[in-house]
Amino acid sequence: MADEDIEKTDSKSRRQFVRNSLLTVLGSELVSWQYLALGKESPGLPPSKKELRLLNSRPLNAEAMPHLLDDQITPASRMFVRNNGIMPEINKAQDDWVIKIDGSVDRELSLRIGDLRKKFQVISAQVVLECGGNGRAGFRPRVRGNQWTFGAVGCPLWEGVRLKDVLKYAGVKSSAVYLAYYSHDNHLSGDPEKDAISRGFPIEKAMEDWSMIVFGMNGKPLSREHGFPARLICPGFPGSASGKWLQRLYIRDKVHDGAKMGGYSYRVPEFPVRPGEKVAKEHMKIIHEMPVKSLITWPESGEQFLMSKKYLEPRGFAWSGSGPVTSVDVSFNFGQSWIQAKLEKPVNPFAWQRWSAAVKIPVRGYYEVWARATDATGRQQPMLVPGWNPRGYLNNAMARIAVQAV
Ligand SMILES: Nc1nc2c(c(=O)[nH]1)N[C@H]1C(S)=C(S)[C@@H](COP(=O)(O)O)O[C@H]1N2
Ligand SMILES: [Mo]
Repeated sequence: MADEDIEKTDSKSRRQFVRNSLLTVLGSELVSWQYLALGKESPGLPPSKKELRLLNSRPLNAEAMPHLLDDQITPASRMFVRNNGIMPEINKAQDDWVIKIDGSVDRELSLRIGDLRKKFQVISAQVVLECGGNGRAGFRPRVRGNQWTFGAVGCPLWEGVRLKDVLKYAGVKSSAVYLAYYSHDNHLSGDPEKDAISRGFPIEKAMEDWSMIVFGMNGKPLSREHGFPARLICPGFPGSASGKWLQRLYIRDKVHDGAKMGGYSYRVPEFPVRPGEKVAKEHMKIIHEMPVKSLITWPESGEQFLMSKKYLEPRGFAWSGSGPVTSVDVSFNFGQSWIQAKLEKPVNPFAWQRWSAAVKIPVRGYYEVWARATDATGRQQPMLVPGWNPRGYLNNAMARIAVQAV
């Protein structure tokens, strides 16, 4: 793609442009939040994550800016980190790490990662991992929690074994309803009796083809931040289902009730609510499939486009928790007209899909590029932040960036 079509402005004039775009959109908070993440520097990040934007250092939470997510396979350095507790330091050899499987199974198992590799087919798949709270910064009224903008998502190449192979080996009883995970990280309070998080997903989801226990990412052993020595990958569900530092799989005969399964955690109202409305806990339901969504990964928001170049060629990715994305539309005039982007097929189910478009910019000036994806169920990204909810989950509003044509 023609990166040279866009002139890198120096950071000072870029900041100026960003500030000016903020003024342009003043009074319209729904738009201005899109630019808040720009130009932030984040001291306090581990060296492996120095390009990210820090949201919290205890626990470590950091996201990528959209333009950093332009690779087909998200590099480890640009993969967001979302921790609920304190990351464990595990020094054991990876193959010697033991995962226990118990509960509604015919036989309880304790399997080393080395055993998993030997007993079951080792597969690699690119699966999107997105935090349920990605886009939280867009909600009005504001909600508490990490103020993720767009970058709590990535699509690395995972290596591991199918959960269903392991579960069949253990023998899942007909009473099984839910797969729960227990992990080695510590609760923020330091209380060893408390779990930082212990979630899971319905047993039917666990038996799907792309639900995995993984130990590798992008051809290397999992890093500490992403769950070394082993983690779950639950495709299409909020990231919180994909337990890191995996110690135990507990097959339950009822919906799991571990830490952060109840109350307002990773749950949304059963019915649409007025923004800011108080919702009783009993009217909250667990999030399953994540909605259809897209990212504009090039150009970077705030860049200049030189009119001497014929076409502006934005590109990005699209994905959905409910199967493939079937189309992506792009607008350069605030949604007054749309063109259909070129859309690639996913490399495997639940991988994100590259889209790209080309448009002739008629006259110099301020433009916004909007992208909206539609998935195989016919659902499309909304223009505005949808469905306000107490903890700010599932914001899949269209992707938007600003471009100044000069
Ligand atoms: N044990 C454990 N697993 C966890 C978490 C955690 O804090 N502890 N965070 C979850 C959440 S909310 C998300 S979004 C993903 C983030 O995965 P990543 O940090 O590898 O990007 O991990 C999930 N698995
Ligand atoms: Mo998350």
